[in-house]
Amino acid sequence: MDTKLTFKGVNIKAVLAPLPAPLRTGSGILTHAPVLLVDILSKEGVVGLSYLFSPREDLLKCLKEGIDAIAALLIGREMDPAKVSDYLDSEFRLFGGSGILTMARAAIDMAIWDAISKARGIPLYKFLGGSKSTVSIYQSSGLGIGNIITLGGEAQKLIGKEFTAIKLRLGYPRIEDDLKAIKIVREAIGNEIALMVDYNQCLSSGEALRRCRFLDQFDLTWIEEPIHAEDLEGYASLRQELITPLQIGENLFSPTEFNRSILMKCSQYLMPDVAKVGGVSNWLTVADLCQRNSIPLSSHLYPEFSLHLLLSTKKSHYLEYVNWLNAIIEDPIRIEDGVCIPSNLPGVGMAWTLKLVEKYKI
Ligand code: SMN
Ligand code: MG
Repeated sequence: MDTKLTFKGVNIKAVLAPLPAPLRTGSGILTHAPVLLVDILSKEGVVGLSYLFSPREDLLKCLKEGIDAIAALLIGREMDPAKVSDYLDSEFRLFGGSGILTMARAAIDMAIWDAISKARGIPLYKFLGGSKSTVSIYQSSGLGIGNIITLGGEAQKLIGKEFTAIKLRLGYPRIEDDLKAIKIVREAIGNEIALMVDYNQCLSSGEALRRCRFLDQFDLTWIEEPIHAEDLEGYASLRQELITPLQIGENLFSPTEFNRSILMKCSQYLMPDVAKVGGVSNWLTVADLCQRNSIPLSSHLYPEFSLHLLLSTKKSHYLEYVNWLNAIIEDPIRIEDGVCIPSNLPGVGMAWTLKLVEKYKI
């Protein structure tokens, strides 16, 4: 099939996907996974899919408005990611900014990449030139802040037979409880399983230094977002004081912000969120920056997309796995022995489970 596609329109559905249990982080609780499911339609009949996750349900509406506004501008245009990006850059220069606009643009960009690789009949990672067959993965679907005593059993259940790495959320009111949570999880999973922790930006820089120094004794794979995501100076100085590598990136909104964090030596590792960074196109720019600076690249959420992106990244580190959308996506991704294996389906390989989408639609 000719890969040239013409943009025709967009269909968006807002869904509250159910979580097995609420997940408390250091900066708020998730009771459901609020998502927008985005289908972009081409004149040629190929449909590209993407979705946006919004920890706040009340902002789904304005994310949708943003996508609709962008889609209206693209009708009749070629679905070429670079051309679309240049055009939208010029359209939105006066408006400026990032945040919700960047995510809305990402939803379109991600769906375009899905559509054009589908039109070629090959998986997205192959379309991107990826030659790997697997990516390391960690379980991130649970281990929220809560009842410390039950964390050990929860960790064992989440690890199951497939995983060899897991992430724990920290940021208890008292440091003693952070330490207790790590000890209980470590005891339950043993020394062979990699353990990463995430503070979700909840510490002041003084408190982060105090707590992370204690954490250095635990052989953690990384400490994620201990302080505010925009405090790049804070990260650069914290890194100097610690043994455990720092991990950031899920709240950096452009390749320029990633470049700044690399120049400032904020963290040993980076983990872009494909939506917050602006889509597949911007992810590829970040991957190139990381490659040139020898920074191992992980992903934040969006496992269905991130799998393809990490398969096409030379120095890939870990894919963050969450099962939050498994109820509404057909054929959730395959995991075996700590790695994720792509399917041979064209594009991203996602399809909505329409019956359940109807059930959870809002
Ligand atoms: C996270 C982000 C958004 C919602 C829940 C949890 C967390 C992660 O920072 O990295 O998974
Ligand atoms: Mg995080």
